[in-house]
Amino acid sequence: MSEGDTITAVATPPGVGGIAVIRLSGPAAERIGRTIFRSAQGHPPPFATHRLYHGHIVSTVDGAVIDEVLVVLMRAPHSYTGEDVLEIHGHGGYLLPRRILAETIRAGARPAAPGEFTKRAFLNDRLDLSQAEAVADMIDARTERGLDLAQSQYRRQLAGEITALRDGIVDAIARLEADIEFAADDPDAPDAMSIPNRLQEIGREVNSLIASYREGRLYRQGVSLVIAGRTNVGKSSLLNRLLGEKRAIVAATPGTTRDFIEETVNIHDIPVRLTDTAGIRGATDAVEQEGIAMVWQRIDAADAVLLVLDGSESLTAADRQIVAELSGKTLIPLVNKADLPRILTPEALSDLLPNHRALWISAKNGTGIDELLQAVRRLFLSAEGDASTGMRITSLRHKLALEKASFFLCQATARAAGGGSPELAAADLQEALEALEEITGETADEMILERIFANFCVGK
Ligand SMILES: Nc1nc2c(ncn2[C@@H]2O[C@H](COP(=O)(O)OP(=O)(O)OP(=O)(O)O)[C@@H](O)[C@H]2O)c(=O)[nH]1
Ligand SMILES: [Mg+2]
Repeated sequence: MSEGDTITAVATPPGVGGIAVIRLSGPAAERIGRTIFRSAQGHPPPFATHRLYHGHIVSTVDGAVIDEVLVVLMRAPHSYTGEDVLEIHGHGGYLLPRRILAETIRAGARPAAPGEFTKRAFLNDRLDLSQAEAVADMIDARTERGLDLAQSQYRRQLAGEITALRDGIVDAIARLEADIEFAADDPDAPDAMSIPNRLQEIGREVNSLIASYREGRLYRQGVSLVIAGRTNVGKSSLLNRLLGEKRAIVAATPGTTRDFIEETVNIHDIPVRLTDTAGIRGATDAVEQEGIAMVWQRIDAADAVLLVLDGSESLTAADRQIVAELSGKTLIPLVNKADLPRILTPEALSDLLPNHRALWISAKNGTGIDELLQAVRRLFLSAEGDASTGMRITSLRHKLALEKASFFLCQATARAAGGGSPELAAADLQEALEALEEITGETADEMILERIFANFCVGK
């Protein structure tokens, strides 16, 4: 199936780079190539499929040479989208790729919407929907684990599991229908007892996929941590230590950080958005007050807070006030400056945070940082989770579809086991089947497709 028109986009990120790729997909791809490309011999090449040609993009307005390029035509159906795809490999930069793009539009192509190439690949059966989603996840992956999960989904591991579950359900439906046709006392009737067992087994597999979402989501979307505490305790030093670079200004003057600084780090394969914030104190200066107001907004939105205290000093009223205001928030309490003589006593600490065990660290020399990374990992991953390398679902859409399937499977199992109507059990199984097919896209409607592809970048 083809959408009819021909789409065009710059497929590489804007900015300075060696090469930029402009790609077109659709029935006019070859014609547009012939219009704007001149081979080194001065005429359009034969455009044999999957062959690179060297030449120039020339303006259709005045024949001026726009860029020296390589072009390749990949004829349908052997292309990413399943349609004719033309790729123009030109010089990178801010302006040249835009000029070539403008020429392709002048020659009759339409600017592509986000993810439209991949959407066409899906509509032309080059990819199932879970694979198309995996393409976006591969591009967005921030950690090795996140990438591994996206790639296994792209290689149809999830689609394979869904197909196996579907086959099981189709088989059960067939047997229920056979059951409907045979009278109860017919000696040739299939063994109805094994249907509930089989359905229960399928239900268990569906539920274990649902359970894998908690971690799958973590590897894909990551978590946010805010570094908070009173002034001068070493929050910015901790950010720099975790990033392994001097990103935030560190100074002995309290109130050094005023704005927040956000960076992403990889902690045991979890992409963690870390925010260093202004030290909390009763500031009188308006800029600092504004900075402190933002700290609380950031804390509200974060998954957890790295609460930093200073071990080389006694607790202050500000420490106590911050802890009081953080009640209800997930905390990892850290006592910094462990390299200095310890003034903060264990009694004072357990008095302040009776339900936590604070970790002594030194942002200055690195003491306790590995333990901190472990604590972050433990906070978000179940103890056994990291050891298993099994399949994990990473998308909320997949989880919701699996939950729907699980509900109907459960209902069908109860009917089949309790001697209920086989017609109703079969109808439940049909619903479960459709829910599973939403994942691979057989039954996904246009609204779902639109939402999925809107999250892609233009050119993919
Ligand atoms: N000895 C020692 N000094 C530290 C450590 N961490 C930070 N410092 C010092 O403490 C002072 C404050 O450090 P910052 O990282 O700027 O503290 P902050 O919490 O970001 O301060 P504000 O931005 O003002 O709230 C600096 O002089 C740092 O060198 C540590 O682990 N050990
Ligand atoms: Mg700071």
